[in-house]
Formats: sequence, C-alpha cells, structure tokens
Amino acid sequence: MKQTEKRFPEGFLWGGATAANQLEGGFGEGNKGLNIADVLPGGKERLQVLKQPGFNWEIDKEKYHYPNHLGIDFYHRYKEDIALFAEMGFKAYRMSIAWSRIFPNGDELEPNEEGLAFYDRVFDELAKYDIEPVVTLSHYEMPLNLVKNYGGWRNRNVVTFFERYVEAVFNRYKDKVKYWLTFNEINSGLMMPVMGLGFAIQKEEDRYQPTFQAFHHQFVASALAVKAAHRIIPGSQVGCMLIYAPVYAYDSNPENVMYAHEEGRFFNNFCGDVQIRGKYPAFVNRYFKEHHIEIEMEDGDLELIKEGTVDFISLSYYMSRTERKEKTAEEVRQGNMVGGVKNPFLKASDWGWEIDPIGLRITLNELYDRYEVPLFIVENGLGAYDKIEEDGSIHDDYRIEYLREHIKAVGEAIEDGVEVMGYTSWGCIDLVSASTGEMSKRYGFIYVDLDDEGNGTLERKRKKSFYWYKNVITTNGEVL
Ligand code: BGP
Repeated sequence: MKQTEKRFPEGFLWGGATAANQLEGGFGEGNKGLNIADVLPGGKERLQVLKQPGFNWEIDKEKYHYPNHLGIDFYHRYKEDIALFAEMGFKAYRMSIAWSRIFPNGDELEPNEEGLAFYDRVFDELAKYDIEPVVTLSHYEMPLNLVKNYGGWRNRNVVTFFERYVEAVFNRYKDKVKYWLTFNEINSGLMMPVMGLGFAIQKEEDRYQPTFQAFHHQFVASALAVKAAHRIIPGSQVGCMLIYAPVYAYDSNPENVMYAHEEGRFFNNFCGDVQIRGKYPAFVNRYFKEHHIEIEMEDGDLELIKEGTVDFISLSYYMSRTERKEKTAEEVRQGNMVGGVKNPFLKASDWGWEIDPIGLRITLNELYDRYEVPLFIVENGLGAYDKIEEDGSIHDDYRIEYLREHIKAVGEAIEDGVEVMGYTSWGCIDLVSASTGEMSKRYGFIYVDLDDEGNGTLERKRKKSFYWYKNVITTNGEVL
C-alpha cells in the first residue's frame, strides 16, 4: 500500500463503467432488435472494419455469433454483478441503455415495454445499494435498421428517432436516473465512424461532407436531449462524452509543434467546443472551407445547439499521442489507438496503447482551462491478459499499478484546482473488448470465466485489484 496526500472531495463518485453491447448478451431477448455491435466481426478483422473503408454490414452471422451476442450474460446475471460492485463500495455505475432494446428498429412510434422493464430492474437493483447510475444514451449501439435503411447519422430523420427514444427513457426513469451522457466518445467518429456515426466510409471523400453532416445531426440530437432531460427530469445533469488524448510534439521543431497543436485541437476539442460552448469553433470553419464542406442545416439548428449545451464533460482517457509532421513507418507506434509516433519515454500495453498517467493530469487541466465545467472520468483502465493461478487467484498487480498512477494524476489535477466529479474505471467486470470483439483483453476487478471462443462457465471471480479498489473507495482515494 502506498500513501498519498491528495484529497478527493466528499461525495466523489467512485465506481466502474460498462456498455450494454459489451456485457449484456440477451441477444434477441425481450424483443431486442439488432444493433451495430451485433454484426461486427471479432479479432483482427474488427479493427480493419473500423479503420479501413468498405464495410457493408453484411457478415456471416453464424460465424460471429460469439462473443457479441453473449456478452458476459449480464442480462441474466445483473443481480450477482451489481452485488459485487456494491461489495467494492461503488458510489456510481456508468452503464448504457441499448437503444435497440427500447426501439428495436429505431423507427417505431412506441417503445418496447420489455426493454424498458429490463432497465427498471437494473436501476432498482442499483438503488438497493445506493449506487448512482450514470447512463449513456448511445454507446456504439445504434439500431441496425437505422444504419442499413437510413444511412446512420447522415440522415436527418435519425434526429427525430433519437429524440423519441430519449424522451421515452427520460419519462420512464425520471425518478431513477439523474446523470445522463449523450454519445459515447463522440469524437471517435473522426477516426472510426462505423461505431459512433453508424456508417462505413466507402471512399476517401466520405471522410469530409458525409462525416461532418453526421456530426451535425448528433450535435442537434445532443442539444435536444439536454433540453428534454432538463424539462422532464428537474435537477438532472447531462454530459457529453469525449475520448481525450493530449497530443505532444515529438520535438521542438515549430513545424511539429504546430502540427501537434492542430491535430490535438481537432481531435479533442471539435466536438467539445460545439457541445459545451454551443458553437462551431473558428478552426473548424476554416477546415470546412478548405475541404468544401457545407453542412446542411435547418433553421434554428445553431440556436438549438447554443441552448442545449451540456452541464458537464465526461471523458475516457487511455493514452496520449505524440506527433511529428513527417513520419516514417518505423516511427509509428503500432496499435496506439489514437495514432501518432512512438514516444520513447512511454511503455505500451500488450495492444500497443501507450501508458501515460501524467497525460491524464494534462488532459484534466486542458479541459478545465478551456471549458470551466465539471469533469467526470468515466473510462480509464488497462486491458491485459490475466492468468489464473492454481489456487484460483488472479494477481493483477500490473492493473493496480496502472490505476494507482492514473488515480494519483487525478488527485494532482484536483490539487491544481480542476473540478472532478468522479472516476469510473472502464470494464470493472471483464467484458467484450470494443476494438477486438474478444474476451481476452480484460479490464476488470472481477474475472469472468469465458474465452475468445465462447468457452467457459461465466463464473465470476474477485481479482487482487478487487480488494485494492475497495480500499481506495473506502478511504476516498487516500490509500492507493
Ligand atoms: C473505449 C470504449 C469502450 C471500451 C474501451 C476500451 O473506446 O468507449 O467501449 O471498450 O474503449 O477499449 P477496448 O475494449 O477496445 O480495449
């Protein structure tokens, strides 16, 4: 145990985070419709689909039945899982509602009662233990019908469908959920539109007009959601959700410094500027002009975006990015999800994600300096292979080390004066990885007995990190 002097505020929301499509399973149960995650392949093929043009949404469903369809079977085991979260002392649980459970095809007029009833049961279970739900409305789970027959977020009608969906869940859960998040990692659509924007790039030009048209529709939808939440649930708070990776210049060459600055500002601030400041920033207007992008807007869109700004920022933080303008293939850090060149000062995870706790302190300061609204870290963690010892124990000291250093960095940022609402570590229970579609990239404090081929008992086991995190929460971050 290591001591830290940093003090986290009273009521700090410690907890864990998951997403429906990565843990629920319950495929087709309760009238759930198909969504994006249900048809993505697993393994190496998934990253190709996400990053390279050409995906057509037609895949061999039998072949990919596992693991998307089974998740970790939270749909049937949520009581047991929530009891384990409670045992760790969670104050908050960040989860998502699968849109396709509520509106199976996305375009129905009335919500699906069985889907609504499922989340009632989950929220009631959380309430038993005083765990505050923090609910993402859309976490890479758009109903597949909206993707295939409407073209995803490029289509303006989707805004209306989304509004119908969020009003249905706000009305239903108004006494149960106070904290809401609109679109998970909204800016990830700049890298991988498949999951977030619901369409696959077919040709290079799609990265311009169609991509930003889709973003515009999400911004309008987000503003409508904020306004609806405030109207339907007095006292509710709605956050945007950004994937944030500070961008460092590789060296002091001003060309590289400028390049890193521009890349960072675009990736990290484009969506935040619209959702928090309520307007398109000047640098984006220049980009639109240079790339001949003309967003189609309806009258009143810009006013709406201004009126519907979010109450707080939630973010995921896993890694930083280091950039130089000209880079050779050898310099590129293979696997670093947000790109860039290899940073000689940083180690990387087994998947090549660069580990940089100081980057989290930089992130929190950058965001707070720019927007001056409360921040909520709703994802952070280490994906790693875990080994079960003969006696059944799992000594995940590497995970503890990663989390300790990152939580310390949060403490430093709080000392810097940054307002931080909470910290929910990603994948508090092992679940299906978003980028590989497999189980073996594990983040949890709780091990789930399931392998990449779908074999296993689904039994849950407490890892060493489970006891460590419990103590972190008990001492409100004083003992790390
Ligand atoms: C974020 C996503 C999550 C989650 C996490 C870890 O980008 O919001 O859904 O999966 O990354 O990623 P992975 O599962 O690919 O390791």
